[in-house]
Amino acid sequence: MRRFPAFDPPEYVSWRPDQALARTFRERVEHDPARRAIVAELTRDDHRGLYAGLVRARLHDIQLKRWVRTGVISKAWLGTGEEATTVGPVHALVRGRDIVAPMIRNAAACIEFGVPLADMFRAYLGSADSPSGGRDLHVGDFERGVLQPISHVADVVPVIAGLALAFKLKAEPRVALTWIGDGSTKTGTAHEGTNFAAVQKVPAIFIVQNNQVALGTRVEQHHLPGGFDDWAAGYGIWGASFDGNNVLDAFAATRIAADRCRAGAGPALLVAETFRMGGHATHDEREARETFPASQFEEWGQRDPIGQYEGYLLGLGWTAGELTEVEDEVTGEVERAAESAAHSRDSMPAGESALGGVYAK
Ligand SMILES: Cc1ncc(C[n+]2csc(CCOP(=O)(O)OP(=O)(O)O)c2C)c(N)n1
Ligand SMILES: [Mg+2]
Repeated sequence: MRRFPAFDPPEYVSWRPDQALARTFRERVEHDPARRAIVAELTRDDHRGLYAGLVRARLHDIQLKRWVRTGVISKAWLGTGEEATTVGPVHALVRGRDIVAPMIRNAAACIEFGVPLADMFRAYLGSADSPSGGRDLHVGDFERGVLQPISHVADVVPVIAGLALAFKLKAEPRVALTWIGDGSTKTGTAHEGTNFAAVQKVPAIFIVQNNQVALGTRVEQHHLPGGFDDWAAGYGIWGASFDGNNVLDAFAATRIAADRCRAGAGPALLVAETFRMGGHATHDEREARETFPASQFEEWGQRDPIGQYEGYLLGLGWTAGELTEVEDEVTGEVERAAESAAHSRDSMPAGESALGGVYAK
């Protein structure tokens, strides 16, 4: 996709494929027979959907960055570099049936489950017509299967476990999924929710999204060496890991977990390794650059989930023109949504609406 020197991480601006990484990307989905079979069944439309999802997520972030730089909003929380960890799993679920609970880094989950992009932007504007009527920038729409998060990290973990318990009690073949940041795994609620799901054997999927950092604390400062690979075993549940920058690996691992859930095999804990290519939000980009050595940004920059997937698709026989066509379409979508949302900018919620939706009556 096109790169924007003013808005993309510097490592993405003149991104070039690396042959060894391209091989690793392919091997990652081919080494496991179950994942290989799932990926082999993907149709051209499936690939198109995954690619469009990644591009949409990136352009959503770029649009927010534009608004920050031009003073429309004061800051934005982005998922740049982590798009595959959200887009792959969401596409592996059934839209309209399953439930997702995105965290701030997983805005793409809302979009891919059908929340209009213009509403995503309105949430940031806090306008009267934003999804929460201007109360919160966290977006959800339960009708569309998206649980609105609150800012307390991991508090959705027990909620997802509870939703999954309801699915089990009603014998509905549905799955509930949420992401838990590496830092958020250190909360009591993450543990309580995961343990509850394990004991009750509910159809829930927890994705530990290890982007190597929590605010300004590097993962090795809050987690002992050894990663998260044995965490599922610690709860006595099934687990697996996937490459968080490989949308196909993310898709296949989640599809396997979801099939197990639907078959009554209980919850799954998936571990995704990825990297936050920016600050915690747009306000601390410089501090983030000081938190890690430049070489770490370079290494993860080379593993850009979009660039790597484009390389894979070209290897499948897609042409550069076909990829550009998808990108142009998504660019139009994002631009129209931002323009439409911008019209809401001056429609601030009336003071007397503050109590609306707070009490049942
Ligand atoms: C319960 C709770 N404690 C502290 C915070 C403040 N806080 C917001 S984001 C964050 C770091 C989260 O890190 P991680 O879980 O790794 O997610 P990431 O931001 O890297 O996606 C913290 C501590 C919070 N929102 N909720
Ligand atoms: Mg983190």
